[in-house]
Amino acid sequence: MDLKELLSQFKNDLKNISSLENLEAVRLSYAGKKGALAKMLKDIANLSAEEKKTLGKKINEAKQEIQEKIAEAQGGLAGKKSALPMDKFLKTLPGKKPVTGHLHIISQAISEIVEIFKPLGFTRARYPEIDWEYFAFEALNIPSTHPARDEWETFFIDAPVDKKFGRQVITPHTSNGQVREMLKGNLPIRMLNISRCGRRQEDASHLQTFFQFEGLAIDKGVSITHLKGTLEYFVKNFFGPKRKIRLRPYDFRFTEPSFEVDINCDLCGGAGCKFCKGGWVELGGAGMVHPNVLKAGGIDPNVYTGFAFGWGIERVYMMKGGIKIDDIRHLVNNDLRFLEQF
Ligand code: FA5
Repeated sequence: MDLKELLSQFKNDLKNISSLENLEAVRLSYAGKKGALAKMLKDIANLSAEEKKTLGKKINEAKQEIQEKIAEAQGGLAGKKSALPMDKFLKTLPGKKPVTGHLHIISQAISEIVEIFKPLGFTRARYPEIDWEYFAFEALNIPSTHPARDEWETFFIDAPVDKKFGRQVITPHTSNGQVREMLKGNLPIRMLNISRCGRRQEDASHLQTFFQFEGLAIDKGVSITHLKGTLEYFVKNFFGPKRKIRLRPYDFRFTEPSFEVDINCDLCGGAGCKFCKGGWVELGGAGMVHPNVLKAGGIDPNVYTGFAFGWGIERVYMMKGGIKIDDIRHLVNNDLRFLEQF
């Protein structure tokens, strides 16, 4: 048999191979020590030096080709080892979906809130989450002796006290950003301050660490109508057109007049439950910026007026239509069985 015939026979044998064992047998019979090529090399031993050289070269080239094809076939067979034969492959079987995470629901709510306020010209500002008592209270018309401070159940930082700004606190509300924003000196103002807050509170509707978003608008001629319109615009876009809100008169020292804004509870439809207790859930406070606060921010209250509101992010998220969460602490327990539902 000449080399050409040998190679074509090898290619034929290769086509019919179905296992690695078969392949090894074929390799040995052609390229093994006692295989067909070794035998051919032996047979040319008696030829002239010239012939030996040309034939020897061809035999070695054939050996190399055979070895390459064997290696290729080996790779293919190893890959197919556990695969189904082609006729049993179910082409319509869906592939395996890779596991992907998603943003935490509080982060999702923050993005949504930012997007809703953008068209009204409110841009996000950031202020310290540990701030001076002054910006959290005094600048907001709440002197240190005022009993209203109790409502903010504040965490104080064990650090030296500043003569002008007082102690450091974990911001109990985002209103600390109001006077800081005014002091930048850029009027008019349309600020959205979203930040972590801390209070010594914890139950089904209170967290020690929670988020608030605070809107502040200051310009000439800003009235309570603008405040109501802005709140209704937000509620319609965030909760849907069917939800109801109510404004209850309230007393915040930094706004006058002041309101608490409530929304009808989505969990019980307004009948009263463990979460809302009376059919309504408080979303947050709002009001017209007090003249003393404008003054603390270096703004003349005879020329400018403004409104502000500060609401809890977890609370607004829980009150979204169809999201039945009866305990605010579920949002921060980081149990994936809960979080993966959203
Ligand atoms: C304030 O914090 C005022 N700074 C809001 C404000 C801003 C009024 C601007 C006027 C003008 P209040 O203490 O009610 O108000 O808190 C506002 C909202 O934050 C609450 O309605 C609630 O939605 C959320 N909140 C307050 N405490 C907690 C808490 N412990 N856990 C979760 N959410 C809370």
